[in-house]
Amino acid sequence: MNKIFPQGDANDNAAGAKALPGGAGDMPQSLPSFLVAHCGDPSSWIYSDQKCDGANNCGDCSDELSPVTACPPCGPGWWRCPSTVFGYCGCIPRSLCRDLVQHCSDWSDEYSCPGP
Ligand SMILES: [Ca+2]
Repeated sequence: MNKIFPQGDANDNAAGAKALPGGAGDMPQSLPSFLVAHCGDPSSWIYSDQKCDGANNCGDCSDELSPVTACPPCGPGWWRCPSTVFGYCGCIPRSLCRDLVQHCSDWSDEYSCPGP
């Protein structure tokens, strides 16, 4: 094997393994730019419709929360709170309210949220 940049192998493998929506990797050049969006970590990208959809697609919530992303307030099916659940960010589904399980760091899903 001719290795021109042998020290780059580990990085290349890592990028290749994570070249999926929601993960790190090069922005897909084959897609129109309006279909993809950067995460707070510029090496990560998502599909544009994954912004502000309530789900933590970037892994650091930068697709859901300011200052990276300006999202409208939580939709009618969502409760706004600092979430403790990895899959959510600033909103949780109201179906998780009043289920006797903490999903917000301030417990507002159990004490303030009126329920689904
Ligand atoms: Ca999202």
